[in-house]
Amino acid sequence: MTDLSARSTALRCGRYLLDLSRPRVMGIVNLTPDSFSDGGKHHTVDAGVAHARQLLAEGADLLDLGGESTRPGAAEVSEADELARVLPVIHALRDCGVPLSIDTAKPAVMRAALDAGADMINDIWGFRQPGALEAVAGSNCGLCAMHMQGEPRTMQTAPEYDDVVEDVLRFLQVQVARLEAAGVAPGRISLDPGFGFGKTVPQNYRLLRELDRIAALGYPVLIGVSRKSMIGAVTGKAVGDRMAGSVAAALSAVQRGARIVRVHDVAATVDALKIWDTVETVATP
Ligand code: 7PJ
Repeated sequence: MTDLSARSTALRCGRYLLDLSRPRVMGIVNLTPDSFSDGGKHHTVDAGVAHARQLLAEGADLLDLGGESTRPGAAEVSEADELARVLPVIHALRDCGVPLSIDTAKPAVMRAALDAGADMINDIWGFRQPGALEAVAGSNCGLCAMHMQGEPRTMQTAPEYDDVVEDVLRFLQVQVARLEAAGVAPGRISLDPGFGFGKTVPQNYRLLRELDRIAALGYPVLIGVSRKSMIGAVTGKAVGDRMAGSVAAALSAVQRGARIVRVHDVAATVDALKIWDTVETVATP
């Protein structure tokens, strides 16, 4: 019998083989101008690179660069604008020593990012846009295929499932089959249930509680809960005050098999995971 868990102990990410024998922290680098004080292309690029270097100093194991806002209701970004935000940052960080992931759903951005030296493509659409499979299949990049119901603009209006866990599982299995049929090696694939992407708060928490069922598919599970409204809904805290709640949710996910946690607060998450890992691996005295 094949040991399915063996597949989740590493992820091929372009130049890197990311060791997942312990959980890893993916630092979020947001390159959308609205997330920085005064906008402007140079400012966005410089601020993005500085922020990335800060996250590396805090212990990020990989970085996720995003030039397109995917929050509910966010406006669409043109291919040219997204490339202008992302490419200079890839060039500046190419040799930073950790895999560079690009958060994009646009095939042209995927191709250009990979040509510029990116190691991983993180697609909230799960490589469903026309041309996305072809854009990544021929490279050796890592992939994150995420579940989303609907589209970012409207996805939170009325999410509906027969059974949220079963539906997400089935979706991810279909995407894995499509990726592998297109020639993507299984060792390049990670899966994400897509917290907050077309899910109510109870649906998000049910997915979190039953995350082990997604991990049982045998691919590394990547999750993003950092500062999301599911944290605010329980803690009653505004977005800037959700660090403790986000760290707790990330730890719960890791406890249930997540291997990569996508976070804003890298330093706090790294500390929490060091303690978790020590508890889990401590030798019997
Ligand atoms: C996620 C993402 C997530 C993956 C965003 C935000 C919204 N990529 N990109 N998983 N979320 N793989 O960070 O609040 O949960 S953007």
